[in-house]
Amino acid sequence: MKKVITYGTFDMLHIGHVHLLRRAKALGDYLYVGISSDEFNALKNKQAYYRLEERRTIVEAIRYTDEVLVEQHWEQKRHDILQHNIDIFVMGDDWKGAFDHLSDICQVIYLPRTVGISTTKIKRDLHHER
Ligand code: C2G
Repeated sequence: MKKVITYGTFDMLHIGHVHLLRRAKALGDYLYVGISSDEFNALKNKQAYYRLEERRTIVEAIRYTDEVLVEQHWEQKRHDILQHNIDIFVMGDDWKGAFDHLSDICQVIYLPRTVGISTTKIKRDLHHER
């Protein structure tokens, strides 16, 4: 069984996230999704609209997600990959190169981001519609 993992905040889940999860799952048979904790988001200077438990519930509802884990710090990826015997680590290509150091223990793949959508854009567009 080929196991895939990806990580993210997945706030205000949108089509870009769903395309990423769909493509990540298509690379293997089982997809782990690491959801950034609220504390980890603070390290990423990200203020999510939804708390971890809500973001986790929403990602768990996506058909491509097989298992969710919590992402609490940058260094846990290597541990997660070894512990779960992950074959492929996937991220959107805005992270291209950032995780190449993991290629000694798994295949590292960066997938093209979905253009024209982001949580930031959604917030900005809604703000302007007021
Ligand atoms: N994504 C995408 N297309 C978009 C928006 C996001 O493909 N239009 C992808 C991102 O590249 C990422 C995933 O969806 O692979 C989740 O995006 P975010 O929730 O913004 O995740 P991020 O804050 O980049 O956290 O340790 C890794 C970090 O936790 C990644």
